[in-house]
Amino acid sequence: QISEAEVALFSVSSYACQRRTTLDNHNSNLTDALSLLAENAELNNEDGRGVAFRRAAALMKALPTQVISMSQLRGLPCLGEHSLRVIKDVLENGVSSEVESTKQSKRYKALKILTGIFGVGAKTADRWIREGIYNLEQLRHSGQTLNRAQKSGLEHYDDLNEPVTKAEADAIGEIVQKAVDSVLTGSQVALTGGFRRGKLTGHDVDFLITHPEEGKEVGLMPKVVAWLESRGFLLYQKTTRNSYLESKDGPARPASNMDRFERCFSIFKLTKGKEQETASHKIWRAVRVDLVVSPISQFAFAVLGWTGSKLFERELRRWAGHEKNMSLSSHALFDNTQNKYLRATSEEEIFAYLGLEYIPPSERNA
Ligand code: TTP
Ligand code: MN
Ligand code: MN
Ligand code: MN
Repeated sequence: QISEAEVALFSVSSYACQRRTTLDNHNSNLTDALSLLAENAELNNEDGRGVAFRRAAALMKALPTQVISMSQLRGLPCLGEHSLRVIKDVLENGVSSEVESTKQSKRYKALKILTGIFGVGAKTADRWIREGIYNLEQLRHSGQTLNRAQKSGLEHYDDLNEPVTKAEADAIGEIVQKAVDSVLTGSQVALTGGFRRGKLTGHDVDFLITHPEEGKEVGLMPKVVAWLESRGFLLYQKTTRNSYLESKDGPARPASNMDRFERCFSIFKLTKGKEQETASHKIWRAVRVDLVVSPISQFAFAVLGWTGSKLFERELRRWAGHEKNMSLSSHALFDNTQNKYLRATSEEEIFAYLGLEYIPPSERNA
């Protein structure tokens, strides 16, 4: 039993973008439970519930010590009734009964397996489940028509569900750098996503490409993709062109969280080092890679937008809108009060415009 005096009360800001969240998580028992319920909500298209659980999990990730008693949570933001119930269950019983029953459920298991296929989202998975498809075997024999992405996803299922290591990310980075150098000298490649935040593994590798001379980046993506393709580095690729200029609703107010950069969703064929060769003697593995091209004038916004975490990004945009009357996207920052765009060449400048203390990538793991 802990006395009132021994209870350390945490003081934590309510927006994730005001907090420093490292990978050093002292409450993984609680954040694992909340994250699983967030994932389950997202898989069921319950976005509001998903965000609520994500916010609660992020808050717990930011606490400096392990929580052992509910009394330590008094006064903390972001913890709704439902999240508190889950936390209480874990603290008292070691596990949450809701998490356990979710994990056991036939629907959750099927949603996980089916959305584990590259190119399959929650809606497609739900439709298949309603048609009685719960696993890959049933899908393969169902006669369902798969699109090109899904066919590739199914073919490379095991590889793509195997976490990508930092060493593999670096090896792919060298290939991308070589491709970019070969097609346009002076181009720059930046590693973004989870690896930029210091994660040791990821579900994919994210790269942002630019050129110091504005306009030179136009037409770069097809050339890079052609270079990679001709040398056998790509098992799959789909390039979507930049739709930023044609958009009518203004760059800082995208219709969705999706940005409008020219981008390429791809699956790389990465040759393994000798030590990674498996019993099957397969000498390569498939790795998901995202390539994005940005003009230099938008590069700082693009780097910030593509570094994540997803919740950190969401919270930055919410902060900008609700607290600063500004609209932030991966392209620009618009000040609705002054009715003008705010230019920036570094992430530090963007945080400063937003009136936020600068948070380095390694502390954006919300
Ligand atoms: P992800 O690659 O999905 O996530 P991650 O790198 O943080 O984690 P993982 O290790 O599992 O790969 O997305 C990286 C960032 O890119 C994320 O902050 C959101 C951003 N992003 C966009 O800006 N637009 C998009 O269309 C997508 C899919 C992501
Ligand atoms: Mn610590
Ligand atoms: Mn990523
Ligand atoms: Mn990605």
